[in-house]
Amino acid sequence: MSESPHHLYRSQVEFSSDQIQEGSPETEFLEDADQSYELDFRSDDMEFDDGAEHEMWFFETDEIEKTFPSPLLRLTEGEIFHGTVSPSKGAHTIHWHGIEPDPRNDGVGHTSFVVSGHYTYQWVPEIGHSGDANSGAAGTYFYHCHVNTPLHVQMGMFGPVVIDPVVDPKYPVRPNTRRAFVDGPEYDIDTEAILIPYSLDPRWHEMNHAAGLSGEDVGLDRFEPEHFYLLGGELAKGPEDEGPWQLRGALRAKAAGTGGAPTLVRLLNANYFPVDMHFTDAAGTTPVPMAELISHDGRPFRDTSDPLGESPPIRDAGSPLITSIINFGAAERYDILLHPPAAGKYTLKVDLLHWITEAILFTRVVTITAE
Ligand SMILES: [Cu+2]
Repeated sequence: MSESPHHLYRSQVEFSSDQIQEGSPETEFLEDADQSYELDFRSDDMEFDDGAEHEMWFFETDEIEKTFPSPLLRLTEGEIFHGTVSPSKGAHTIHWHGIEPDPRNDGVGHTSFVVSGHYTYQWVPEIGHSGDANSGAAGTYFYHCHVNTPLHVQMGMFGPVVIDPVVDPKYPVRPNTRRAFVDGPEYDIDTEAILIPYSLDPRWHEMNHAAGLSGEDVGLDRFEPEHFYLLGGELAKGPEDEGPWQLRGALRAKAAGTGGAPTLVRLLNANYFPVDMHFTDAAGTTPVPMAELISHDGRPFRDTSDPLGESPPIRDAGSPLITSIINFGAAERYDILLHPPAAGKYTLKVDLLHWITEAILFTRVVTITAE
């Protein structure tokens, strides 16, 4: 009788105790990839749009070098993903936040291993089925280093992951559109955007790789941001050059009644503090409920009231989630559609809040232009 290649671990502790702690582990059950990214570690100074220059740590690929956030990784449900990390300086990991691969491929250092040489993370985002609340990985995620995590993420070792749905013949897509999830709404590819609030404490950017890891108090419990940024922009354009990818210009949207597919905005809070987003008229005074929440943390909002039946997207069940204000915390993601009521200009006000006092530390205003 041949022995099973699978080893059953009875607990997480037993599993993690059986792993090498650091090095270049082999990927078990390695298969050919459909999407493969080489993610090299780099540190460099970057100049931001407020004129400040900071030392940043980030991942870069062959195609996209020296950008912050680290490059967008995009794939379709059911594809075999490979992300090979080569830290070069010190040990790092890549954690696939919200995707939930098996523990070896989830990149949480203290429950598996840290990578000082290289390692290929392998996972497959699950294929979604229409009307099924329990399948499908399409949505917005992010990846980040999970070694000395608060410091390494603050230093810039993170980037977005977008998983697109498979196309179900029952839910075809019109030209120039995609669906946010398998039976989700169509959106306009051209204007799809990502917004990533992030703030920066310059004191942290003077620390070294292992600061605080040996029990010494280096003050990583004090995050006192002095610089505030709204990263991202339209995905089809991507980062236009090296350096920080910061929102330039306005978001674009289709006014209600024009028949055009709406703009999808992916929100990823890379700030350690909560963020409020307010949608208002051009003057910034009157709230305009024009944001439709369709997914949260990679999970579509569905009507699950019939436990034995279908779970349609909540918008198709007659209860779309329309709002003028979104409040969200660290690492949260929301996918929203923009539905401006008429052509013209609108304002998105992004407030970065203090986590205890909720005082507004910084406000960034974005114009939304509706045609
Ligand atoms: Cu790291």
